[in-house]
This record gives sequence, structure tokens and C-alpha cells, in this order.
Amino acid sequence: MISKKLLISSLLFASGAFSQAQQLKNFVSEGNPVIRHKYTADPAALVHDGTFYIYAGHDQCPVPHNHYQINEWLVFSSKDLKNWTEHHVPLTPKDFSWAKGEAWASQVIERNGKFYWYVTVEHKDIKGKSIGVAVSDSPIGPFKDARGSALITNNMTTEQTKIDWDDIDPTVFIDDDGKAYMFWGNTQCYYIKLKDNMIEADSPIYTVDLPRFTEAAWVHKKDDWYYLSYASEFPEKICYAMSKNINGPWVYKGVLNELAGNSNTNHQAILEYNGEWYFVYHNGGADVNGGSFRRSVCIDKLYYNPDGTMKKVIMTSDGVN
Ligand code: FUB
Repeated sequence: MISKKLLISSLLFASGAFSQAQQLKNFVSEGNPVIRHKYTADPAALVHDGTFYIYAGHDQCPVPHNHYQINEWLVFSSKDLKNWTEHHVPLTPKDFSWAKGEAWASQVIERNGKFYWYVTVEHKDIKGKSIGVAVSDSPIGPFKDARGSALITNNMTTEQTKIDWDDIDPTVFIDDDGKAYMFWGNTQCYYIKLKDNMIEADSPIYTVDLPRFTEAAWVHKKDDWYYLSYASEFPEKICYAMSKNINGPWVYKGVLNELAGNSNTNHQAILEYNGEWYFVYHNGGADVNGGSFRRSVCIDKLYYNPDGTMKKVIMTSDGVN
């Protein structure tokens, strides 16, 4: 005999209500910040099947306190950068049994139909920040820990830096030849080659020396140029370097984005969508309580010069629509 639960599930599935149930909220962006009903930080972006996804940490620090309180990551999607859907929380640090908390910066990337989410969390047993990776068959989850352990822990990089928050802000890039790389770091930029399974290192940890590097590395490619953008100094501007090879040498090209209003961090993602380039970042401009610990994701256009260098981003309140 078919159970009542199974019957209801089958009816819901047949009616398409399951995919609707994954949607938490639909909203129209009124410019920058794009998302105003929640504070969102450290955006990573992904384009998949014509949809633009934003993955962000949820800044939850209550007024009047000022510290990072980020207990979950959020995902939003749009097909026109104006009408957005917020999906159910797809991942929290609790999904990593070895992690203590702190949903710091992250990035999702697709390979062979699977979505890999590289995250920064605080490790339970190894002092300091660590990088983990979760996997899903869908860009909106559910995601599960892909390894059962951290990919990078603080004790792997103690020769290079003594601080215990240097293993943060992973960004993953798959080159045209299919080889994947993960860059990350704070005060020192690191990178490794990843195995094809995307969850194991396939090289030692290398360092990249970049002027006044703070954090928030992001790697992208256009034509035959590789771009490594990053947050510089503190409060942060976004600067960048270019190279003809993912392994460098990287040539510093200057400031890409100035200090973002009312936030000492700025954390960017750069990607192409429908033939145009976008600069996704955060500021503290959502409302009177916004600031460095109640940040909000923004999107502005990004333009290139004929020689491949990037024009400085003009941050706007109109945004891209
Ligand atoms: O959100 C926590 C940290 O602040 C991130 O990991 C950094 O990139 C900075 O935005």
C-alpha cells in the first residue's frame, strides 16, 4: 500500500511544487545593493545554463555590535539581473563535521555536471581557518561535504605566515586545458593545482607575490590573458595583476576598484554573462545599520581596454539595471 507521505511527495513532484519549494523569496533588484532584505557578503558568482548565481555569506551581526557573525552561506539566482530568487540555505559550516563555524568567503564552480563549493571555515581541531569543499548535483544544492576533512589547514602554511587566518578566501579556476587551480590566502597568496576530482591537491602549495596583498583572490581569463584580482591593504581596494600563464609571472596593473562605501572590505567576483562583464562586490550601503559587518552585495559593469587591461570600476547606486 502506498504511504500517505509518498503519495503527497509524488503529487508535489508531479505538480512541479518541489522546485518551487526550494525558492524562499522572489524580489526585484532596485539597483545597488542588489539584495536588501538580508546582509550579504563576500560574493562569488557563477553562470550556468543562462542563469546568474550569487553565493554569499550571510552577515548576521546584530546592531550595535561590530564583528563577523556569519553562520551560513546563501544562494540567489537571476536570468536578467533584475528579478532575483533567493533559494533555501544550501550550506552551513555545520555540514562539515570537522568545522567549528564561521562561514567566510567561498566560491562555487561547475565541472562535469557537479557543483563544487570551496569554503572558508574555522577548524575544530587545528587552530585557525581552513578550506573545505562541498559538492552537489545542482547549483542550488543540497550540498554535502565532498571529503570529510579539510582540503587546506592552517598548519600546512605556517612556514609562509604565522597568522592563523591566512588560509581563507578560496577561488577556483579551470583552464582551457581542463586543469583546475585553487588560489587563496591572507597576507600571502597561495595556489595549488587540483586533481581532476576537484577535491584533492595535485601539487605542493606555491606562493604568488603580489604588491600589498590582503585577501579575496579571484582568477578569471579573457582571451589569452589571466587576471588575478585581490583585496589590497586595509581598508581594502581591489587591485589586480595579469599574466599569460596561470603559473605566472604576474604583472601588477594597479587599482581596479576603490574603497567600497562604508565597508573596510570589498571582496569581488568577476565574470561574463550574455556577452557583458560584471564586477560583483560588497559595500556597507544597504541601510543606516550597514557597514563592515553588515555588508551587501552589489553589481556593476566591468570594461576592458584594447590592450586587455581592465578599466577602473565605477561603483553606482543604479547598478546594472
Ligand atoms: O567575511 C569574512 C572575511 O571578510 C572574508 O573572508 C574576507 O574576504 C573579508 O571580506
